[in-house]
Amino acid sequence: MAEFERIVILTGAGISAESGIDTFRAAGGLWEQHRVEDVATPEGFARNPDLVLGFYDMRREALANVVPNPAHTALARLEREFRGELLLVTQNVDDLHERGGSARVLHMHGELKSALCTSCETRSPWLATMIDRPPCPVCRAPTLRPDVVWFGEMPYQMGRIYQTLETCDLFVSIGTSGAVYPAAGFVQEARSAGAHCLELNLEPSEGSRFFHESRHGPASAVVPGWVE
Ligand code: BJW
Repeated sequence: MAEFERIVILTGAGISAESGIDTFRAAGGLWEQHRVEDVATPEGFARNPDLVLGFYDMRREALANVVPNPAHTALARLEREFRGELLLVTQNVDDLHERGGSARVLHMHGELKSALCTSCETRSPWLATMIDRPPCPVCRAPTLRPDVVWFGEMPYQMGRIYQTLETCDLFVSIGTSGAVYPAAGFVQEARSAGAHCLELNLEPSEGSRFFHESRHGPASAVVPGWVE
């Protein structure tokens, strides 16, 4: 690691799989249990908010019964020990990176424990019960929704992410299928900026050919193995 000065790490659902959180596209994964159009689009929420709120309640409840795995804790150790600049970007809406000890995590697809007001755009903590549709704590409008990025919406902090990709010298993608943009395109941004690109995934992802190097296996083994 000593040869690198600026690292960008992108994580996806695969890093949390061994903690017991379902991935999206695996057989039996979340998209086999639910229609994407119904639960992960603004149109689905407008059509049937209760269905969408129920889907995210279920995901939030599942968080209470899981703990970070060695892949999360290895990245936290890297953050503490690496002497250069490190940006950890996650597509995950769980909080396992934080609970594993990472202090600075950029959640580009939002967070399960956060609510977004569609009137004033304030983000606030998700309350234990939203059944009675409490108002926004800032503007008082009854317009809170899950603070997650659905298809057709702009992920968070894209300007900062692209800026960092342009100057990084190592890009590492962990546990993501490379099926969803813009995250799936980060490897090409980093590569054209001259960064070394490494994939750590259970199997080759859709974008595997863009990486200089790939290590395949469960995240709880390959991530600590790489960080060592
Ligand atoms: C392990 C493992 C173990 C398993 N160890 N590994 C046509 C072409 C190109 C783009 C588009 C298009 N049509 C529409 C688009 C855009 C669209 C898109 O990409 N669609 C695709 C389906 C084609 N994207 C958007 O709409 C995005 N916004 C956007 O583009 O705005 C415009 C824009 C323009 C320019 C710049 C910037 C923006 C928004 C996307 C929002 C995605 N939202 C979701 C839901 C979030 C909330 C929630 O969690 O419910 O995000 S969808 C879902 O997919 C979730 C994930 O973050 C995301 C990625 O999934 P991930 O993490 O990769 O999971 P899986 O299941 O796919 O893969 C797991 C991997 O782990 C697998 O490879 C396994 O092998 C591996 N694994 N166990 C290691 N133990």
